[in-house]
Amino acid sequence: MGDKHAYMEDQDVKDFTRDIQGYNLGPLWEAIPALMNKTPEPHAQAYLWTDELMKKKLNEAAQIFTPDRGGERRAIYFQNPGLTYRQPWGWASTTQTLYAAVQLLLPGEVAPSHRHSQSALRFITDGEGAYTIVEGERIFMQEGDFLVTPKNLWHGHGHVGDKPMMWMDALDIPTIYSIGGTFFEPYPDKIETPKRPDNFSEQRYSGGMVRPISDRHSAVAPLANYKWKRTEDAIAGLMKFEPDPYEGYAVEYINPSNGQTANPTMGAWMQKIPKGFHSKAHRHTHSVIYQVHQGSGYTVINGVRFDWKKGDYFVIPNWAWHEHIASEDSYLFSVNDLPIMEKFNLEQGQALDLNNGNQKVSSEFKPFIG
Ligand code: GTQ
Ligand code: FE2
Repeated sequence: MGDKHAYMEDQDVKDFTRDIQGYNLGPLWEAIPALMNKTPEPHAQAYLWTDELMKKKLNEAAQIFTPDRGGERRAIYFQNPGLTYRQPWGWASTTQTLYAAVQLLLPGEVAPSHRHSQSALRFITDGEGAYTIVEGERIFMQEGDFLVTPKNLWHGHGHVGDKPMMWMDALDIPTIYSIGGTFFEPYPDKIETPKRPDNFSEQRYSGGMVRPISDRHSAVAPLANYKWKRTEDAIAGLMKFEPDPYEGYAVEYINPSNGQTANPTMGAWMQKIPKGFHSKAHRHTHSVIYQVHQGSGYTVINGVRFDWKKGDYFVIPNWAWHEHIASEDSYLFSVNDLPIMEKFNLEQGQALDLNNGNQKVSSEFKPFIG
């Protein structure tokens, strides 16, 4: 918190504060130190949820939350322990701007179509045979694929395979909520009927290489599915060059019709941290939610060591020092609010200037195992 001043404890100041609060008025002298901190002081905390915990809880959810019981999606979302104080009815987001969840769909199940003013990103972590149907196009999903569901488009999910399917959802729910822009509408029928060939957008966009001339100004990501193989190849190409000292070998998913981030409100990256790589520490205004796609290692966040392995999820809050270390070749998928920070011209970064650019480790985070 910002500086507290002795005068705030004086009885006449306290009495006056209480007096004006009775008129729905607030004293700026109390608010300034708490609201206008000198550098970002996020309430979101650095945190990690394990693969085992998420699988265990989703399997339990499958017993009690069945499609015939209603509800939109079988998804369990990450509640940042630093943000739970905000909403008395139990909602807490993952960072101050971002929501993330893990969703489980069983063979034969249907998650009904709906549309909303929040955008959704999906990263496929387990299984195959499920599709998402967006505006009448069935898009089949496989491990490592990255998908965009732009705001206000009809979408539902179905599963024609034979194994449980899981993926990470990331939405800008807290951002849209806090600026008062929330709209949601259920589809009149259960799920849309296909009206285009399956996986149409991927073919139409040649995986992002070229674009149809009619789509030169498309504001929504028309590619829909960014296949793992292409992402992996792009990173393999980068590995012939020097790694970024903070991020290793990182690429950002883009909208091929305008070159901007694949979704306007949330960025999404895939990065490879090669075995033995130890990045330099830095911090930046934007916050990040990670999913460990492959490998193992640890990230030091504000001096605390967070060990991770395939399937784990972790959060780096705004302005937190962090560095990544891989004990085997690792791929980290992540979602960030960098596009929001950049739209407001608020993005800043800083390199750690001590200790050869690395933090001292003061403790280790102990996650729930599940
Ligand atoms: O799959 O459409 O985790 O609308 C949260 C809201 C998933 C979805 C979430 C959603 C969805
Ligand atoms: Fe949705």
